[in-house]
Formats: sequence, C-alpha cells, structure tokens
Amino acid sequence: MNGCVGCFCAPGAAALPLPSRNARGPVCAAKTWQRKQAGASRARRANVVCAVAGNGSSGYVAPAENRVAQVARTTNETEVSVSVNLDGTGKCDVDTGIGFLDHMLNQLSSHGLLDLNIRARGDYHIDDHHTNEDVGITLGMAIAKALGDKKGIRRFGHFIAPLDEALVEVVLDFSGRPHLEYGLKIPTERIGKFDTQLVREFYSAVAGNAQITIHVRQLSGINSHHIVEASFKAFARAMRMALELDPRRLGGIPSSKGVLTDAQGLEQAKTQSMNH
Ligand SMILES: [Mn+2]
Repeated sequence: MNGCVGCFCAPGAAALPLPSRNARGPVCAAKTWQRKQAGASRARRANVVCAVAGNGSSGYVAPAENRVAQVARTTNETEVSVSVNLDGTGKCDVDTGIGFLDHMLNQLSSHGLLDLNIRARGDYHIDDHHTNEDVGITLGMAIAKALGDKKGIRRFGHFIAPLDEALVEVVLDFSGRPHLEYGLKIPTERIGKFDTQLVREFYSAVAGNAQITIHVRQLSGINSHHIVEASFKAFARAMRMALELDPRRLGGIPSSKGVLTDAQGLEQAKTQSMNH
C-alpha cells in the first residue's frame, strides 16, 4: 500500500482502507485529523473575529458590567486620584510629579490595556517616597474596587519581557493574599532623579492594596532604566492575562474555596498604608 498523500507517514502506516471523497489518494489517520483541525480552527477564527472586533486580544471576552473605578486618597503627605478601566485600550493620562514613575505607568497602561487617569501631588520637598508609595496604594485600591469579587477572571498571569539586554519575569496571582517577592538588582541608586529603591516600594504598595501575590524576577540586565522598564512591561502583560475573563469559567470565582477577597485583610492593608 502507498503512503498517505500529503504527509510523510510510512507507507501503509495507519492508512485508511478507502480514500475519502475529496482525496486524490489514500489518507492516513493523522492527515484526516489535521484536516479536521484546520477546518475547526478556521471556524474558531471567524467567531473570535466577531467577538473581539476592536479589541485585538484573541479570545478576549468582554465583561457583562464595566470594570471601572475611581479612588481619591488624601493624607497629610499626598493627594492622589486614580481612575482605572480594566477593559480599556491603553489610554493613559498620568501626572504624578515624578517623571520616571509616569513613564512606568504609561508602560502599565499601554501593555496592560488598562485605561489610567492619575493625578498626584505630594511632599516632594522631602523626597518622592510618599508620593510614589501613595500612587501605588491608590492604584491598588482602584484595581481591587474595579475587580470586585473577581468572577470569571483568569486569576493567574505571567510574562517575561525583554528590553535590549534586560529580561524580567513577572508572575502574579489575584489570590487575595498580598505578597511581593522582589528580585530586581538595579545597579545604580538613581535613574535620572528617580530613587531606584522606590521601585520595590511601588510594587509592594500595589500588591498590598490590590491583594495580589507578585513575583518579580530579573533574568538579565545591566542598564537600570532597561531593567525597571522591562519589569513594568512584564507586570503589565501579566496583569492583562490575569484580569481577562476565562470563557470556560462561565463567570464563576476561580478558587476552590469559592472566595478570593479578604475584606478584613483589605481593611488591614488600608490601615497600615495610612500609617506610613
Ligand atoms: Mn524607557
């Protein structure tokens, strides 16, 4: 018996006894399966195009309700307001008074497809510490508020982003359990005027207030600006993955416990953050 027409299976191996109606010769089981898959994936692509027109993320499922929130937070040290749309298109309008932080928030918005509007003013005459941290706290609170009970989300997200020589991995879980494992080794104390110790403070504030477990791991990197920016790009894409809806979840809460928010923990985080 001859081998299958159109693939390289061994002559006679698993060949169907009769050629199919459209085939010009005998067809092996593998080829039949491939042809079925090709037809199915053409059909899938057509559906997805209808479902995601204008969004551009394959498999994107729009939520039934808008996932948006606004949070304003004022202390003796800072005044911060954040608006966020978790299902945005990457529209970003931020002015925190800290240039490098604005640059990083633009990465988060653009690559996470979050619409962000952030205004902050703080006690810069001391340093940028309070303002940087309070932007992270308020952003975390806004994300948690927009997300609500987390019904239907993918929950986990991960991404490895390069920026030239720098390569940074971010893995996160919207677990309701705030935790930060921070592995950036930034070689300089400053990027322009920005104190590089503030990167950790920012991630910690977001993790605490959005109740996310975040692991940030540096795989390579020499230039401080590249390392931090790669981390924000990875963070953004990981957030996008985790926050998008899983159509197979059918709107359920992605936890075997059935709950992913810790109201008491959230209150504690807010109280702690007010006492910094
Ligand atoms: Mn840059």
